[in-house]
Amino acid sequence: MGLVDSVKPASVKQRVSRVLAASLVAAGALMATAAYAGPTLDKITSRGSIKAGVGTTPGFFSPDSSGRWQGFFVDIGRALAITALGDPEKIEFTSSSPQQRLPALQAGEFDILLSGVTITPTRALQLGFHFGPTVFYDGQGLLVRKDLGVTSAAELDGATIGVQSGTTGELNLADFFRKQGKSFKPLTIEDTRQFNAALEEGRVDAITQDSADLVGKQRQLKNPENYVLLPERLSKEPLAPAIAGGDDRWLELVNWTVYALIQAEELGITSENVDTFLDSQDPSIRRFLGADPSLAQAIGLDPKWAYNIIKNVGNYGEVFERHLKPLGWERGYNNIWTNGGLLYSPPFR
Ligand SMILES: N[C@@H](CCC(=O)N[C@@H](CS)C(=O)NCC(=O)O)C(=O)O
Repeated sequence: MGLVDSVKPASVKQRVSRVLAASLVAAGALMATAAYAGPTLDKITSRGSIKAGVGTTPGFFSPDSSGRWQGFFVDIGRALAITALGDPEKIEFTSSSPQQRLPALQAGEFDILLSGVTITPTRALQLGFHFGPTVFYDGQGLLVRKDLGVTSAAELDGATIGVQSGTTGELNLADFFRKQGKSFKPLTIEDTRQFNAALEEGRVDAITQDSADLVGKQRQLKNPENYVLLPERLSKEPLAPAIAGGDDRWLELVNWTVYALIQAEELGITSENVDTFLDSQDPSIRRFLGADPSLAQAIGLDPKWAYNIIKNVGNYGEVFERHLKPLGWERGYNNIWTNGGLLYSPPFR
């Protein structure tokens, strides 16, 4: 813009847009208030517990011999119950098939899905779901019968492949084979037990799912050693907590619960050593653990919420080691950024 232009009196159009801009700034200032509880959090508070939809894969979510739910996603749920209700037990887990769980979430039967939901724009923008942070970076895999002698996905030309209905696996599988110029026959199955049985009974040559899911499933099969997970990953599957739209504060509680687990690991704070950090002189640790209650007071949480998560559930790494390490998982992408992974917590301030 030249000097002459800049001193020209403003046109009507320019004046109107300036007034509009000023009023938008004012509106923005008005909107920049705390994220208020919406219908989901209201329901949770009056019910006194969270309803979470999960799957049935060992390592991620499965009941133990006494019927108590255990697993990576289950522990994230318990951490969330601490944030929202101050008690890790105030969450009820119910298994639901991949096909039924998103509609059930939409219908309000669940407050959250902790079931390995992949973040996609269709789910976010067409279906109106919202996602917390990615808690597990996965990719779709293929589990095949060993006696087929197949060592790579490319050798599955013409194979019959089982896929669970309602999962991202359906489209990924078609995309993968189209890209390779190969053919396959899909057998779409809703129920997880039927899905596993299809492989065991030889109705399919392979099954496809998130690879962590397949590793857990392999353990459920009668002769796990008869199957092999192929090396290819057909897709990116960033798995995240999913909630229905319309409750900003609920979404933020989900976000910051996950970040608290990651932040604790970044700071080297564990369930074992958390008490030794309570008299830390580091201001950010004091705010995080509530020794300085100013942050928690400002955001409307119990000053001890993050401390209680760490004490009861542990940090992200502890949750991973407890449930996924025994299945042979290495941290890989699911490590904190300072250790070469993708997990990164925003600052607590
Ligand atoms: N990430 C995929 C698949 C979701 C999915 O099927 N998750 C697995 C766990 S990672 C599951 O629920 N498996 C069936 C079960 O556990 O019963 C998606 O969002 O569509």
